[in-house]
Amino acid sequence: MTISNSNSPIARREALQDRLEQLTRMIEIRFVEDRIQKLFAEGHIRGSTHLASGQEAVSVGIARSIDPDDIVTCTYRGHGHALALGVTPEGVIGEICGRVIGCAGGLGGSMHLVEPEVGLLPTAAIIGAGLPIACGAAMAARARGKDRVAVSIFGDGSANIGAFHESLNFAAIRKLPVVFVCENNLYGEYTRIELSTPVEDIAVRAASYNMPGVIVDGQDVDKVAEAMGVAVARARRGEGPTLIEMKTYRYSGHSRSDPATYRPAGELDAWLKRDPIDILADRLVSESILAPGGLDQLKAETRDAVERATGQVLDSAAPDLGEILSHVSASSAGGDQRWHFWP
Ligand SMILES: Cc1ncc(C[n+]2csc(CCOP(=O)(O)OP(=O)(O)O)c2C)c(N)n1
Repeated sequence: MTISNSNSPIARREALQDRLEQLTRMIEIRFVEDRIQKLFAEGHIRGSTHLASGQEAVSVGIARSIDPDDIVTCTYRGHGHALALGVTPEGVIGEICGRVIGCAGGLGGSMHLVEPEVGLLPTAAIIGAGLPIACGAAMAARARGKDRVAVSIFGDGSANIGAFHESLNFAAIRKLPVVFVCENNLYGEYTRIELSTPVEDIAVRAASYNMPGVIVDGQDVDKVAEAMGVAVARARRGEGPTLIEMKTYRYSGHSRSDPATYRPAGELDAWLKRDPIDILADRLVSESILAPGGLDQLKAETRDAVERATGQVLDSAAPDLGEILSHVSASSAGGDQRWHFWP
């Protein structure tokens, strides 16, 4: 029995302790992103979007390892993280379609997902921006005496931004409860990693800041959760930050308009052989949690649920654009009430 269909972000997060739910959520993330691509083709979405198909194990592994009270920052490639943390499919698809049912009321769009109830700070298009913000959240938690960890998720390209180095340095000096998670999907926009980054492993940079640097198989949700568990425990003990590098791959190009023709032949096929959904499904079959052939049924049920969510989104109204200004500053009418991260 899975509860991926629940419309409560907290309930969805708590359900991730269940093995079958972990698999279901990874399938949900994949199918929501597939549906988003189709909604673009059908003319329901403006702008662009950045899919993360192939990176689902990172999202679910992180979400199941932290408390709803912890804080997360991530980038424009954040649909999967939002869904894993607990944002509903209606909340994600609705936001991308610009409807009031969306998690930011349809005012934010694809790159600005948010859910205070499960600690998801607004996602951002400025790469590297989430790292200092996570340090700030960790400092705020400490100042308020809260046992709260901040997790910042970013790409390998973002590890070349000044804010990455400043944040790791600052977090190490202050022993802040932060976990820095680099999703190394081998590409930054249209550029392969070796053209922009002189080291193969981002994790080695942790040594400069005297913190643990860990390399993880980002296709394996259990390995992601295990490494996260160690880093989160260290942060909660007051021993400071960790840099975790998740080795993963995005199946699609940088954004909707990118066919990724610059990738070497055969690279995608090699990664598809280690698909994170298949890896977990095979393990659950071997653990007798999933019946042989059960993956197909789970996929069919999840596809139906995503279709129902899409129907609800398309029935939802567009926001009143006059409302935009009410969220511009903390003192704007209503704005500070809606996005409250510090109860
Ligand atoms: C400060 C800043 N500089 C440049 C850009 C343009 N830009 C958008 S995506 C991107 C590459 C990011 O790559 P990576 O961090 O590896 O993330 P991925 O897209 O692979 O998830 C760049 C340089 C930006 N958004 N922000």
